[in-house]
Amino acid sequence: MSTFSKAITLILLTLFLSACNKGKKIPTLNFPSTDLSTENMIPKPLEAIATNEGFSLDQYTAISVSEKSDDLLDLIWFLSEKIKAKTNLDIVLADSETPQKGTVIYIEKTDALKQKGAEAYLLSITRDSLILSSSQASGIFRGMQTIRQIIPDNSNDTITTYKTWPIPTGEINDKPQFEYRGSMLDVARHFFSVEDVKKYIDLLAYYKYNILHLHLSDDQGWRIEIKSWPLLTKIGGSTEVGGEQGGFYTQEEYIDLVNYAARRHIMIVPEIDMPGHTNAASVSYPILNGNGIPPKLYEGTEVGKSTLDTRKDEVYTFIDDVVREISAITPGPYFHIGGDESHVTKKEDYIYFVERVQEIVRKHGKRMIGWDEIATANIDSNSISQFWASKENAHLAIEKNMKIILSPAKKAYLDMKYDTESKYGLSWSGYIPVDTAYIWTPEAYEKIPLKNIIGIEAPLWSETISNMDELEYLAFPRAIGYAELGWSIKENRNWEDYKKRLANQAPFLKRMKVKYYPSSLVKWNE
Ligand code: TNX
Repeated sequence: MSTFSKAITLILLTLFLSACNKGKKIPTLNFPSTDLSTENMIPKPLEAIATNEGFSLDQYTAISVSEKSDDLLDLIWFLSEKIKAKTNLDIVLADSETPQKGTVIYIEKTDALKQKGAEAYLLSITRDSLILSSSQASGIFRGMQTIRQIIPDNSNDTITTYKTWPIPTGEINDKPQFEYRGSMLDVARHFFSVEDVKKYIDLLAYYKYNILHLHLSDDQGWRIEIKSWPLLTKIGGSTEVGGEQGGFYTQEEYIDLVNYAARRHIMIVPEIDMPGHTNAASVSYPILNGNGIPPKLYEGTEVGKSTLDTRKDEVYTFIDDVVREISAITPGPYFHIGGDESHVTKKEDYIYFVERVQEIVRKHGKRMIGWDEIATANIDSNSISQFWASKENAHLAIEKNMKIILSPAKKAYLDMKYDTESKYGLSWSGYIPVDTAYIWTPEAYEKIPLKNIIGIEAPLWSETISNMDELEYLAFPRAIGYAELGWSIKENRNWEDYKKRLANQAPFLKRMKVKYYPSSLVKWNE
């Protein structure tokens, strides 16, 4: 923020405070010196400067906004709700009519920030005020997660007759390193309910993720209503791995998820995996099938046996309808076409298919993402390749000037077991203990130039997990580390320091009833 706009903010705030403080003012408290820069924030912010005093969050704290627009009012409603959940305090909206006795949280939209970008924010904390500034709602939302994280878990009951949650003073200037910070949930191998997905979104939001990729179709299940092809969910949605009943989202439920995520500044990326991984579609409409074997419902876990018939026009009519219907209810710019492990599709057919599907995705106004194999086709630089296994494919994508999402299975797969003892998970790409998940450098992975990297994503495949407890066991704590790899710069990441901050996530995870895997590498603060 420039000195000028800082001065303006201060003047406005002083005027506001004095207008508010006609009632008797609560004296500012003297807290034992605490250090903002060593707080348990994950991801680690770009810059945190401590001034070693304390801002008192207590029953006298009020919240105020620079403009009473719908987005800001919704944001402060969100923050107040979270403060209430953590401290049981009711933070009221201050206005100059109501005498304000205590400290103030001030939320402000401004373009005058040191860090640029929609998600950049500044948090400026003194003894009397906590000011959160950003040019956009998304930056304010990210900054609010920081506020949530620096509110102490327990109140200080010794200084005053009322409870106070002292927040260390200082300044945080923050912004993400990568614009794409995602996790993927495979709702196809096992279906997860709208409520389950919402809980996962809440957890991702707290760690500043901005993408949730939903793997909506696979051999074992089709999970989203397509009105023009109703049997997809009626037949294809009826099964899942292991013989349990499947499930699917109606379009209305999907829209509910999109909106729920959007309020948390998370974008949904829908994936329809093709031309392989399509058994559920082919059982529903056998005309789509291209592997020559009459399709049957499938509840196993082997991959690579199905394919669409890439040389039939009806197949592209089908894809056009699917992409059209899903795109119409997906506000984000991306559509993921899968494209992985099409082992029974001939190479030339695969290439022909990906190129035709790219046109369809473009026609419906979306930008195509696909697993790394798509770079073997002749596609354009606007499409994005998601690196999961093949270095060669990653380099084909680089030659085509494409952006790459990093999801290397050896490092970033949430469905890999932690070690030989793990109750759930697979191990085909190795074990991924909590330190291995964190200690790697996306900025320099497999010689992929930094300029090609749009971000990182941690996929959670669900062959071995079928409920929330099992999901949480694999995702947490590793998903917390990937949040930091996506947001924080290399110079700010350090395993020893991270490990301590991670240990202190235990109270939050407990409050959220998350059954995380209590890795013995971390001394959990339980
Ligand atoms: C590979 S990663 C797959 C998935 C499996 C996963 C299990 C990728 C693009 N394909 O179909 O679920 O391994 O780890």
